[in-house]
Amino acid sequence: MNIKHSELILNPNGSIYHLNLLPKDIATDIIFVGDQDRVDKVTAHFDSIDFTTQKREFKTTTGIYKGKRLSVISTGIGPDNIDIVLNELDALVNINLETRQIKEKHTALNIVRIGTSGSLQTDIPVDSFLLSSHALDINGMLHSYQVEEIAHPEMEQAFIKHTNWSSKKCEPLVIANGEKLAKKIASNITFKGITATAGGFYGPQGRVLRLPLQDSDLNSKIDSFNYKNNRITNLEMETSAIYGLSKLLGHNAVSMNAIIANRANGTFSENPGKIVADLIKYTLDKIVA
Ligand code: R1P
Repeated sequence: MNIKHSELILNPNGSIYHLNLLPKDIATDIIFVGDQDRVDKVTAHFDSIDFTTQKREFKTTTGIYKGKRLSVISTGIGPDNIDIVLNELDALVNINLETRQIKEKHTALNIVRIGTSGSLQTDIPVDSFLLSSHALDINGMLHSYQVEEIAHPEMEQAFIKHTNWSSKKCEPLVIANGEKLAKKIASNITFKGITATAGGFYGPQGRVLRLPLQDSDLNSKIDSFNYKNNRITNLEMETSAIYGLSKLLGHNAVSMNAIIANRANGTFSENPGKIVADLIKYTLDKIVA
């Protein structure tokens, strides 16, 4: 079956709609960053660069780092952007854009997010690295897909009960990382834990400026959640969407977080640029190890 022009949208040069990429432009090992200015901070380490493009917040650069071909893509902020990035990257490798048919041979991408995040636990300080063992989706984007096979119903029900989760909000989902890739990237300096992925920065992450929250105790209930020694360590805005869509589409994904804030004790890194730079170098070297 040919996928219709209204569903798989291509630009006049045949590139995929938002990312502005042709299949030849990307490597199968891909780094996601949120901020488009962070792309150059990663590729500054490359031996050579063979391609770069940008459309809206989606900037992509492909090159060689220590002999390995890598692409770095900025996703912007939030799970809605991840829906675009993951579906379009998957289309580049698993759909023939000319015939508009799904390829018989599946290609799996290795995706590592290098992001920033706020810790929820006092013993995970600012300026540390955290690898997300699981993602807790509290934003709802993934419920547009058939998620039953990637969910963890017991942990999700325990979370719903523990937080007295409002039924007016989307149902929480727990999704695991790509285990093999995670083993490669982890080390004795990376904290591990469940990363909660919110669909906003203020209310959805329990921040109050002028608007009262639906549940003002939610963050402390998230902090104290413990399911068989799994605890929620940090909050950000992309990991669950990356883990969920990667699992559904057959890709391997790991999310690395530079902890720049500690929400539990109210501290913020004195030099967030340095911890992000350190995480970039650490992750690049783990990818090529
Ligand atoms: C919010 O300021 C943004 O920062 C975090 C959040 O996930 C959100 O995207 O990550 P990045 O620094 O990777 O964008």
